[in-house]
Amino acid sequence: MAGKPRLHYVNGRGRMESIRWLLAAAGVEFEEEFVETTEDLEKLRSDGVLLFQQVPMVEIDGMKIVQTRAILNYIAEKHNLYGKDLKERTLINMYVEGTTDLMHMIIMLIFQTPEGKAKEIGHIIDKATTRYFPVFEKVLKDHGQDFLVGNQFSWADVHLLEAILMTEELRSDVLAKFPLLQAFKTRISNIPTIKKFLQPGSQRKPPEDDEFGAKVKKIFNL
Ligand code: GSN
Repeated sequence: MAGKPRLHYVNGRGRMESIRWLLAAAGVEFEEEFVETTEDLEKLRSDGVLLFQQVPMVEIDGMKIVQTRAILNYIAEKHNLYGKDLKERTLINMYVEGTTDLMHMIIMLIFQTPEGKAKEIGHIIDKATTRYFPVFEKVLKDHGQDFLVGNQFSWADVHLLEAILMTEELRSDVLAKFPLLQAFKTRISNIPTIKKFLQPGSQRKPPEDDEFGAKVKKIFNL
């Protein structure tokens, strides 16, 4: 039997968190090796295991996969979370890219000054409530199903729940005007694998703070 996937990244959310979410949703146990210093990163580079000299990198099924999107595609496809045909996969891709755009704005907050941060949070909440969440509220309303695509649990559902929870950490009432998304959040959070990941002590990482931002800047020489 193949060993557990091994994740190489810093000990924080960043680009790896969606990978952790997807593995957890698929019920796959994984191990993590944290890059804590520039020397750790240099060691991976000199070992020749980072194709583009960057993390995330995931060792899985005899491969050392880099590029977040390639890693996520592999896990989604392998665990049947990627729709039943090309059209469903394309819908999932569109939904995931939209939620990724929203999450990317949140991830980048660690690089803001304190004043810039407050302003950027306002901008993110505005975009979440006028651009991204209305799309998913309408999708759920129009088809009346439990899941975003194909009446079946998929990567799109996992990714949207992650984005909702991240946005709620910035503004707890951000779903106030989105009743179907509130119900979606409860429903997806109660899927056993996800419920487990949401419990304390899981490999889910906490919200990123200034200390983490400083550490990342140091490791990656930003
Ligand atoms: O999506 C991806 O995995 C790549 N397109 C980008 C990966 C990336 O930028 N990784 C950063 C650390 S994670 N923060 O965003 C990285 O390894 N930076 C060091 C470098 O030399 O680029």
